[in-house]
Order: sequence, then structure tokens, then C-alpha cells
Amino acid sequence: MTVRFKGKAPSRRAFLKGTLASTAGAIAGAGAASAATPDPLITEKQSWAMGTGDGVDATPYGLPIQYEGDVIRRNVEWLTADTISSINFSPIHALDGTITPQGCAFERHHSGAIELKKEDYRLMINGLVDQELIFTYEDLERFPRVNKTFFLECAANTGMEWAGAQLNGAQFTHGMIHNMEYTGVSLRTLLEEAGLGKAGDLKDKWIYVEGADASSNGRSIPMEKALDDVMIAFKANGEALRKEHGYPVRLVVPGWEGNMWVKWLRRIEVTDQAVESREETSKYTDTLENGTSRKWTWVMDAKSVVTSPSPQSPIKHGHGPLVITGLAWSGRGAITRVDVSKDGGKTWETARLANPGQPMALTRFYLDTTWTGEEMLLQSRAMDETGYVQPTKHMLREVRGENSIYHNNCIQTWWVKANGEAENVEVS
Ligand SMILES: Nc1nc2c(c(=O)[nH]1)N[C@H]1C(S)=C(S)[C@@H](COP(=O)(O)O)O[C@H]1N2
Ligand SMILES: [Mo]
Repeated sequence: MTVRFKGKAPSRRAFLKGTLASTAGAIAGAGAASAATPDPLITEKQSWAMGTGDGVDATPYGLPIQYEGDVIRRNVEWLTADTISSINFSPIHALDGTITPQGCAFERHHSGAIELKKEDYRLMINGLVDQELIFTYEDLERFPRVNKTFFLECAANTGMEWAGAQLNGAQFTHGMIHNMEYTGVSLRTLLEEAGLGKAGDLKDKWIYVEGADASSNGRSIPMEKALDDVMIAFKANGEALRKEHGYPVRLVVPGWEGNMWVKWLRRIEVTDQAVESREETSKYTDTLENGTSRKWTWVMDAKSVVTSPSPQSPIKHGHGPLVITGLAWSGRGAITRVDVSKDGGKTWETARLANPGQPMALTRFYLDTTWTGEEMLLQSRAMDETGYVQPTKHMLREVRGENSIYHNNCIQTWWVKANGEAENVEVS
């Protein structure tokens, strides 16, 4: 097995070596310091215990404590010409569990994040409906509500990795994803309110959805999906949507590519054909080896990534117990199993799912293992309830070539070195 890596030289973290040298010896096999060694944090009075802390009103709406200031969205400057039509990445290497806090959930917009007041919000349903309707925000709140957790993955997630290992961190290779608990109204409820009698046979009908921002980000969605599980969401993780995620109302299209999750949703038109807008022709289609393009590749196939250890989350402790963890998801249903390999895919161990997989939502996996300083080629491989198995990069290239940007769901490899640092590599 050979290791292939392209792109930038990895940044060396001098502090890491220092940390390892000073603590490795002190750490007992079980991963805890021995009580016999005097520790000033135990034996001496500490400043935080000798005064008072902040009063309850000091932060009416709180931010993370300053020591977590590193757990932030990050941009890759060379990726886009400006930040108005750009993307940043969720710090998945530093999060655990499955819910992405809104404040660090990646953003993607085509003409900036707009500020739209609830009072100024209108949603129009027009086209082949019995009665064209316009809803205010308050109108939407009066329909029966649904509450569900789903991942949103931009189809371009991992898109920079087609030609070789590029970006050194799970945040950058896999961070165009977030997972939130949405509250809203089922789209079906609103379409039925407008009435679909006039649309006739619904099998070949579509809806065209657009946002209130200058880009509008218009997309066509088949009626079958529109009537299935699509949501008109106004809350995420319990609170109002953040501006950057479409406040006050966005579309939630479970399991389908993020581009269809129209933010600042302003109009839904029932049509008898797809509109073939910019976002579904020149963008969000997949160019194959022979130059032709696949269109309507809406579903996000099963995928996973080890979030730690990973390039931004090196092993900083000594030898002994090691928690390997990551995320898995599938747009076709629930994750049923995740395997982890330490040797670049030669042998596999089945990881523990923190909770049973939920359809079209992130699943957290753990492999509780022992590390004795050996180098690892860490990989994870997801399986979903349809029996689909996440492919290797080689398998994906065989079918898709290297001309694609979108829908790269291949197995990722991190080369973990003896000093605990990790690097984005490819195995062949
Ligand atoms: N109105 C509008 N909706 C939009 C976009 C946009 O630019 N404008 N970007 C789309 C794309 S490409 C993605 S991946 C998701 C990103 O959602 P997020 O910013 O909440 O992460 O929103 C989609 N919906
Ligand atoms: Mo996207």
C-alpha cells in the first residue's frame, strides 16, 4: 500500500511535540495522572475559587467561553473570489454528538446573507393551484407543526478532493455540512391549503422554489418529494433561524443536496415541468469523464468521516486508550453500520453508533481503542439501511472520472503519525 499526498505541505505543530514530550511520561496506561505526583491544581488554592464569578445577567444571550474561541467556521480564501458568493466550513473536527450549533454551522450564499424582518416576510404559492395564496409569518405559525432533525450537506462538500488529497482538515474536506432540529410546517399542508386539483395528475408535476435574496437560488423539485417530507422551517435547534441560514423561513429538503434548501423562502410555484434554472444546469450537475453531465442528482449518498483524530485534531495524549470518532450520514435513510480501518482499508473494525441511526440525520460513531504510537491510515466506511456501502475514492473515480465537483462521497484517509499529528492523504 502506498501513500499519496498532493497539495500543500502540512503545517508542523511545534507545540505538539513539546506537549507530547512533557506529558507522555506522566500519563499512566489508563489515561489518568497518578495521585502520587503533587499537582498544584489539586494542592493549591485557585483564583476562581476565591472570588465570585459573573452575575446571571452578564450575558443574557451567551457565547461560548473564550477558551473555545477556536471552534469557529473557517473560510478557504482561494476557493472563491469574494465572501458574498462563498462558503465557510463547520468545525466538525472540534464538535461531538450530532447537533451543529447554529453559530458555527457552515454558510453558503450566492448573493450575501440578507436581513429580512418577520413583519416584512411573505410566502407566495402560485401556479397550478386551485387558489393562489400569500402567507405572512404569523399565518405559517398557525398551521400544525412538525419537529425533525436532518443534515444539510452542500453537494460540493469534499469537491476539492477529486484529483487528490487537498485540504488538511476534516473541517475543510467535510465541513460543508450541518445537522439541526427543525421546527416548521410540512410543505404538503400548505400545498393542500392552496389545493392541487387544478394540477391534475401529480406524478409529473414539479414545484419551483425561490428565495428573497438577489440570487433567488431557484430550484425545481418533483412533486412527489414536495408532498413527502419537505418542510417550511422557521426554527432550528429550538430558536429562530440565524440570518445566515435563511431567517425567518427556509425550505428543508431531507436527504437532498443543500442547494435545494432555499433560504429566505419567498415563492413556491406549482408547474408542469422543471424550470432548468442556473442552479440545476450550469451548476449542481456532475460532469463525467466523457464530458457529458448528469443532472437531477439530488440525493446525498451515504458518507462518513473520522473527525478525531484528524489534521486539526491530533492525538495530544500519550499511548493507551484512544477514542476514534466521526460522523456518518445518508440521504437515503438511516445509517446502520460504520466500520473503521487503521491500515488504509486492509482490515476493518465495526464502530459503535452512539445512538441508532436516524433517517437523513447525522450519526455519531466511536471506536474505543488502544494506541501504542503506531502510524495509522485511518478510514471510516458508512452503510445505510438500503444496503449501500460508501465507496473508496478509486471506485468512485472509475464511475465518475475526475471532472466532477459535486457528490464526492468517497472514503477519506488520515495518515496519523507516531507523534500524533495527522495529514490528509490518499491510499492506492
Ligand atoms: N436563497 C438562497 N438559498 C440558498 C442559497 C442561496 O445562496 N440563496 N444557497 C444554497 C446552497 S448552495 C446551500 S449548500 C445551502 C446552504 O445552507 P446554509 O447556509 O444554511 O448552510 O443553502 C442553499 N439555499
Ligand atoms: Mo451548496
